[in-house]
Amino acid sequence: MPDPVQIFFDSVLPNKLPRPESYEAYSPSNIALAKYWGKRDQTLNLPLNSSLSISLGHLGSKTHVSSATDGVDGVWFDGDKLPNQSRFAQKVLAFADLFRRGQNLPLHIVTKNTIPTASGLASSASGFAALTRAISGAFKLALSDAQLSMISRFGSGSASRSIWHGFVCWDRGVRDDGTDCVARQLPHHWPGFRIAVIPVDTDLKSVPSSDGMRHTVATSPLFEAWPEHAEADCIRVEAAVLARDFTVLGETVEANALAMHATMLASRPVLNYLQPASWTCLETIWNARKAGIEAYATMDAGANIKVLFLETNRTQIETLFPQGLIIDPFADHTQECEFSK
Ligand code: 2P0
Repeated sequence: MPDPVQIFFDSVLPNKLPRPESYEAYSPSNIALAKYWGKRDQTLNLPLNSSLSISLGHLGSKTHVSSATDGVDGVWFDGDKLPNQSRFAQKVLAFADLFRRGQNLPLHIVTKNTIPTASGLASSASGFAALTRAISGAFKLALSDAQLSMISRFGSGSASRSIWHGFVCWDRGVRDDGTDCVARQLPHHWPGFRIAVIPVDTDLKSVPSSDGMRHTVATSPLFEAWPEHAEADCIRVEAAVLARDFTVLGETVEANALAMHATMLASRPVLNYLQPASWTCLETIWNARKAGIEAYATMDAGANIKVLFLETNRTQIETLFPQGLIIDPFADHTQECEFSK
């Protein structure tokens, strides 16, 4: 039986890679507005539902790839050389192997996050997107952004959205081979759009997303309803972005996140990522809305809360959440765009 992963990489890469050049690339992190939760294929990492995200501008990962002068693979993260047996280095090198396919091309891979550690923002999305761009650049592969996005998916599903800035939709596709499962950038800027990240717990998540998804799909009686609702939410969020309708967008995003957490909470045994302080933040947002401040929440596989609001409400949000990190996703981020060395 041919390996479907091998088939995919053989279809987009040349048989023989050249000696790598030094190359550095940047990719932004992203927050899903319509969430990805559940896979229809574990091997090809295909999602059960489409998702839509906003990239975080200058908050992301910068990765430098070069030929290993000492002839041995090496991985560095935020300035530290990691043992090749560490979980992080193993994941990074296994991903590089998908490109190398048995060829002896040792690499030095140096990654730095521009995301404040204390913000609790996940970085596997930006990490694998930047790694994909950097490896592809180092081997001088002429791949389209759509192909880079598909490749990133093998590192982490949400990485397929981090190939672009701004709003990005990752279409689930229907084909078994995943050739129609690809992300695309929405050509819509929304200069007043803001996100505040409220840190609740910035430790590593207790249950990795992949494990959490598997457990929810396998055991949650509520999960059956998720794919159809999630798909409808994704379409609704895309239409709201198009119409710049912040009310429809915010209401849909918050309901979508709560529905995702509801499927997790109904898992057996329970899968709970939220903490009492998360619920306190949610109450604050709900009370703010009653008082006429348009703010909406979203939560991922962790306890932190992300608040969506418009620049016109910045002062109120800063007062409600003085600990929040405010992100302007459409600020000028040319400094952080991809460049080669
Ligand atoms: C998302 N999350 O859409 C959802 C919402 C977390 C909650 O994508 O298994 O690290 O590597 O494909 O991308 C986090 O999961 O999972 C995620 P894998 P990933 O952002």
